Amino acid sequence: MKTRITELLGIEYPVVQGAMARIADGGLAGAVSEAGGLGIIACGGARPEWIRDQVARARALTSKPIGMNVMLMDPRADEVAELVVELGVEVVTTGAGSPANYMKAWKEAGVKVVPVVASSALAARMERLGADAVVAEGTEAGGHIGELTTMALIPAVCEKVSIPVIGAGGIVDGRGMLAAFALGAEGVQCGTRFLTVEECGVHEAWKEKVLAAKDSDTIVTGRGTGHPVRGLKNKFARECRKMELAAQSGEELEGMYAGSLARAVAGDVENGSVMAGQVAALVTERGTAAGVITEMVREAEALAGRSMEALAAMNAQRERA
Ligand code: TUI
Repeated sequence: MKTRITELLGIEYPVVQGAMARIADGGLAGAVSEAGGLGIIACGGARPEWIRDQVARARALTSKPIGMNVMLMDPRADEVAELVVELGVEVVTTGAGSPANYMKAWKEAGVKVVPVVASSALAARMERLGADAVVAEGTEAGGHIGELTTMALIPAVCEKVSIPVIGAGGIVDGRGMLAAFALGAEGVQCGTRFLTVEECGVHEAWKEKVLAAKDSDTIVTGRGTGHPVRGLKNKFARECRKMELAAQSGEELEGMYAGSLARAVAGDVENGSVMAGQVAALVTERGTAAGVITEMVREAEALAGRSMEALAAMNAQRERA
């Protein structure tokens, strides 16, 4: 499957693994890249030594391109941005802010720069700054999110930029992939689907919670802090919502979230922030990184064939009328 994204990133299939903070390590990223997608090591909240180790781990698993993600709200973002160049990863994605300050250094080093955006205005700004592509991530996604749905965001971004667009947020299988392509995307990024695969080292309790999730089981917390986060409903999320409704100060609310991801990572899926996207309900199997990617691409191709036939038949019928 060839698109501008596969060409740009030097990958076989236009499927990118979303950077999940404290979860997406070199083991997952290496497996995804080896399977023909693009694996990304999530550097949000990570120490530089850990990042070095994980890049080495991914390199040991594959000789294909890999990526690093810089979480821009991370106090260590400057340091991580330098590591991107030093470690020589082929691709960098960014989230939760504008990577304007790092763009020049990355471009000069020949790194492909792919910011995640939640609006067409930011997408246009990124293109002007020299971004090679953007990920348009809708509010269906897990973790830190914007306001627009994937359905509204992908076409809006595609109208504003001429660089290729990767769709994200709510994409879990071939149906979602084809839908994103119909809206103008040339690649997809999936996070939630990779949570349950064999190569993902997230705590077993987190995997079980994703596998058991129904479509109404995600909730957004933190709107009051200006940093909304989508995750699975649990005691923590209920308490956050209660505090938000009681109109606590921003500071008090920030206090609620401190350490919440660390608790979930440690396996406390009741009192921690178990980030996941709305499509958690559609994740009913564990699988492997390679299985997820090939299955998704095969399904999208099969569906494209069918809908092309349907379109052709419709057009033929209109012709006769
Ligand atoms: O970044 C994400 N998702 C994330 S980051 C993360 S780490 C975390 N850990 C603990 C608490 C909270 C977060 C978990 N999930 N996705 C990419 C993304 N970026 N979505 C939305 C945005 C975004 C939002 C606003 C990008 C830019 C922006 O505005 C920037 C500007 O300057 O206009």
